[in-house]
Amino acid sequence: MGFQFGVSTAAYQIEGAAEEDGRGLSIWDTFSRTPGTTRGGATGDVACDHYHRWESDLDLIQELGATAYRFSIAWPRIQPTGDGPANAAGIAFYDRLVDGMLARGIDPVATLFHWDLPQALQDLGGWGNRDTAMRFGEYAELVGEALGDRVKLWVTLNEPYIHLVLGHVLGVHAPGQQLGMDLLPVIHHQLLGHGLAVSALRRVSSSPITLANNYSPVWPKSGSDDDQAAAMFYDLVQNRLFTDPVLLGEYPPIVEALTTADIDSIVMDGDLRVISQPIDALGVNYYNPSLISAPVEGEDLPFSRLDITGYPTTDFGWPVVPSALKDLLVQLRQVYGDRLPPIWITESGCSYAPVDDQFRIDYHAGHLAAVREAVEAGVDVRGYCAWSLLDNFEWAEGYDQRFGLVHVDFETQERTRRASFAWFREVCTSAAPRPDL
Ligand code: GCO
Repeated sequence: MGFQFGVSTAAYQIEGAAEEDGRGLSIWDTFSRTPGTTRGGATGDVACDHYHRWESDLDLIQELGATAYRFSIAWPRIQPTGDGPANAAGIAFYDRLVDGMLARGIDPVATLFHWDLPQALQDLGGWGNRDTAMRFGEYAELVGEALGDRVKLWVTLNEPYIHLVLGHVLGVHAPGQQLGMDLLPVIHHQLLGHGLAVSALRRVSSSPITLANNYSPVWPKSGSDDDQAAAMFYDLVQNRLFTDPVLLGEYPPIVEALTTADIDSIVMDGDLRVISQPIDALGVNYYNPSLISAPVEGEDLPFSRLDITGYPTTDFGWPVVPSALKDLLVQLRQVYGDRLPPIWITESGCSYAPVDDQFRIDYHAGHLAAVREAVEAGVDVRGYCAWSLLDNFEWAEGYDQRFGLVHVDFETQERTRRASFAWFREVCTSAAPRPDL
């Protein structure tokens, strides 16, 4: 298939070492240390202790035969307060990590923002403050200067939609805000940050750049006009709000419903040009489709999300629907046509605890088959990164949901390869040679 196989992780979910080497506080430190926010009061203070175990964790990736490793850089390790010069010890950690990947024949795929905003920036308004986008551009430049000669693919933002909804609407993720429908600043400043990061990276690195959005094919509950309209609204919010501005240079029309302020006071002249400068790949995170109906009584959103039944479910209760990944990839091609750059599946995976995890093998086999079908249907897909290498801190769910090809005992930090690890190794090592991006 001429394709890269990889694994994904994120800094706050695996690193631990929250107080080390000058790392500043992130919004996830603040949030998870606040009683009642995470299952069992879990925090990422220790997580997988990857900060100290990175070499043996990279050995696992090498053993797996994966050719790419998508990791994230903790902004507060680079700029403890989100501003000013780089913290040398923070850069040094990622320097070692990236060199460690290259020494093992693994391409570094670096995400700049996987939700761990420096708390000091949150104190100034977080992504609601336009200045955060400027700060993000500066941070991207610092990281690009340090690692830009070796990182093989940049990912600016991870799932800005989920960061918006869970962190700023429902308040169940950091920073724990409930902004009602006044969301445009948090939407737009994340996107502007993406654009400014692209500009900054282009100045200091010649490596390709992407952003990772999570997509969910939308199934209307019925053919009724109300259900169809609700499904269309939901599709625009989840699937297009953070993609149309990047690939088409415009917001989908629902943006008016997402602010009470004057749009022009938020989306300023020239912003969409910055946001829509060309990127080299589109990162697709996929977990499941969404079944949507017209709003049920008492709900103030313009849609309702319903449970999908009739499919196997993960430990999280998420339905496993591999065919929807093919549908999604084909739809992206239909919607964006020639504007669609090559796709990387930057995340796909399932929560399933047992070490003997045929369920996870079936999950990845099904989703890889769906990718293959999409490729055969003409979609240009270049890579598939399994979420995740290790069981890790699953945000508000703490350590209960286990996504790893490798099981982690969080008491002892012992790593145990699951059955899916051996299976994925076969997939990685039998893959045809890969093209350059
Ligand atoms: C995400 C996530 C990961 C999650 C995974 C499973 O980007 O949603 O980036 O951090 O752990 O999706 O929920």
